[in-house]
Amino acid sequence: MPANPDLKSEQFEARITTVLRQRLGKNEKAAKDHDWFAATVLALRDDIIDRWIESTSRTHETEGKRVYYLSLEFLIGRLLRDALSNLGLTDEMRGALREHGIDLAELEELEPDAALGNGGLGRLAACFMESLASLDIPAYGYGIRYVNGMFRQRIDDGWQVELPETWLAHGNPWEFERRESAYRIGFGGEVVMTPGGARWQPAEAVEAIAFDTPVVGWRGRRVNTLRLWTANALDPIKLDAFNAGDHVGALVDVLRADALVRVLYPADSSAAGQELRLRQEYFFTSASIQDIVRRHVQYVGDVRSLPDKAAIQLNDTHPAIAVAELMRLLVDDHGLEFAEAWDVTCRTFGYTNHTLLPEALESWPLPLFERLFPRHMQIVYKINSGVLKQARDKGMSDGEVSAISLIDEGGNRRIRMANLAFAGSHSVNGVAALHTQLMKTTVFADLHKLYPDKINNKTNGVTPRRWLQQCNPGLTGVIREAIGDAFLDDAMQLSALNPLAGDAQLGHKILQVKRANKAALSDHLHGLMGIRLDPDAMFDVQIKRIHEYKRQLLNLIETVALYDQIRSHPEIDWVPRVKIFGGKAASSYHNAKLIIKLAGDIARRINNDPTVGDLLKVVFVPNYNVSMAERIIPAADLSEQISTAGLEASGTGNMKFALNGALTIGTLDGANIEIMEHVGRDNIVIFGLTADEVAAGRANGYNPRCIIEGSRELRQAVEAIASGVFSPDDPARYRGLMDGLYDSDWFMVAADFESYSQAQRQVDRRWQDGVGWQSTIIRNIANVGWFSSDRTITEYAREIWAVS
Ligand code: 26Q
Repeated sequence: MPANPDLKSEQFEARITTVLRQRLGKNEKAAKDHDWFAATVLALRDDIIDRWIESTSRTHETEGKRVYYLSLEFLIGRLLRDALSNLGLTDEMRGALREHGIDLAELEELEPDAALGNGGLGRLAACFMESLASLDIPAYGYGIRYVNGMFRQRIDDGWQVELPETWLAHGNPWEFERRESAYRIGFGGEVVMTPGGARWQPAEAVEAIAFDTPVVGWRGRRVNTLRLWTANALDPIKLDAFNAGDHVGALVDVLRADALVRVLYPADSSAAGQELRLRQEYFFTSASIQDIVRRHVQYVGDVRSLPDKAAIQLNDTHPAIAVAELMRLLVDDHGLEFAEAWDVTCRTFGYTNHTLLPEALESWPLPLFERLFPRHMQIVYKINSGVLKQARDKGMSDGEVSAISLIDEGGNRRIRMANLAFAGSHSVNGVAALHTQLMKTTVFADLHKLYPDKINNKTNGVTPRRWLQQCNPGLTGVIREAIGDAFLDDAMQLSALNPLAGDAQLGHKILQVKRANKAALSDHLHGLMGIRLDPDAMFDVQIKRIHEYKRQLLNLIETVALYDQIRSHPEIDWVPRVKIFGGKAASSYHNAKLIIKLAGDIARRINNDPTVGDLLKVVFVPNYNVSMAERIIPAADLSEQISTAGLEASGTGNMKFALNGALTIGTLDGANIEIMEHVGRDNIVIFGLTADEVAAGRANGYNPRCIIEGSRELRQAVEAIASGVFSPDDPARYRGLMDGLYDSDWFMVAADFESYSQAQRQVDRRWQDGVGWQSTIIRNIANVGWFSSDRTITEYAREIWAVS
């Protein structure tokens, strides 16, 4: 809280006027909505900048170690509410704007989401940035300033259509261009030998320019920097070409540079394998590593002490080429011996793995890699020979050695980025206990045998500022009334709610807040899609990227089965449900897009069937993004976390729902397992095969056809979908999708159906036991404080980065 709120409010009011006039060139009369938004951000920014500069000088003075988080994705969402809330200035700004006749809540809606990420991995990076600042840890996030982030999803006739999202259209008042922080990034060319050793002479080069965004921690304790790179042509116009009449050719470098930062690759679990993607990875990695080394040399001196002053975390393998890039700088530019450079490199890097899906493990064709990065290729070979020698010296078998190799020697040779990241890091972590265990026993088993001390677990977390305080002020208020304010600074303190789990008054208040959030969501969706939802029905939500392993299809098939049951047994007192789906499909992912269409087809049929009335409604919310999540999660009663066991590395939505008082229905996968351990077996609904059972089922020949034919409910639902009951306009639309279930069912939908369906009926019974439901959701809120990203970051800081 500021010392004098009224004074602060008046100061904002005056500042906004000044900014409007002097920075934006408008008076209050002429100002449009977006001018008010920009003026508000710029007025607030003045407060942020002072703390920003103060944070940086404090790190310089104490010569503290810095954390560098390299990520091709930062899925930030909006920043105004976050910054105001973390600075404790929300009421002051609201008051100032009111004096100008502007409503803060409406203004917040004008801010476009910064959607520079696909899903979980990118959102985790954003939560981590916020926690790093909140914990007062000096840190930089490094990434790409994509001109077009995640695509906007439109649903046309039920089908997903991807549209470019132009988040920078009205300018971005949060960012600062740093023209002085510019680096040359090379591609292609050759390696020449000089008296000083090998030198890379790239054939092309672009310039990377930094744009900095301040990241405000809780209570403004610290402001860190998110540094995003854009690309400029070194020679924007080739005058000789231009003068020779080749006006397009003269601009080709500009186009090439633009292309590098134009789009986020909109796939979340498959390696795209295109050259532009590899160029993007190297572009931002090289700029970041050059920036880190330059800062170290400038303020500390000797590059040999880099690991004492810098901890670089690789967010998956997307920046894994950093290992070779740092080696190149140390050996070629700073004259270190290879062995010494390798020691510095390994002590500097940590690598986080986010998926074990084979199709998501990055590898690049060796000829492509060699053509773009000839010097890095040499370095990779040399690293590899060292690694393989270690393996052989340890007596590992040929099979083990070839699994460890950084180069996949199969027909077409490829560079394995995970092996490079693993070898070049002192720490390799998974993102939930089960995932880390599976890393050790499956994908990384051989590397783990060679380096048994590297793999460790850091279970994911989410920031409780955005995902409780800001998105759910109603619930936050009720909790404060019940247990005081300590949980605002330490989410573990939510456990003070445990003794109140049986408190009917508290339970009632929480349900009142939940109902208000549901009513607000209903209003919003009514405006958006024209649908009316009953806030007294159970809101059953599955929002996440659409992927077969996440099994939206299991949920949809069960929805169809429930629909059948309601129609055949109208006498039963069914629990009214609203099934909410949301999520984007990768543009090239055919089945994922078909699943979206199926959700829409099922929704149309069920929502228009008067015999079920308000007992069952289905909605597919278009363009699911961070801001939509902030509306939906506080309104959810049931959280669907139903991936095939062993395939969801962690999940983070699962944590947000529980924190907002939803019950989880889930498999024993990812962080669901740890959520169960924290909230207690009785306060979560678990179903389905375990990861071991899934593996055994696959190994021993799994027969889905047999299961489908043996279950009347499942068979009827699958046949209804397959025969066109929901797609009379194109009865064969889902034939192939359903045939896939009969013939292979890789994600074991059939195997888990019965168990899932029973679990859903158990959810109904729990809902009908009002008192039990209240105590369950209080237990959930009380016991998921551990899933704060503050806890996660504290573990990274202590166990990987050695920063205090
Ligand atoms: C790779 C190469 C080329 C193009 C795209 C990609 C690519 C991009 C994004 C591959 C994977 C991703 C994203 C993965 C991801 O989001 N993983 C999720 O990470 C979360 C945070 O740890 C976990 O909670 C989720 O379980 C995991 O799926």
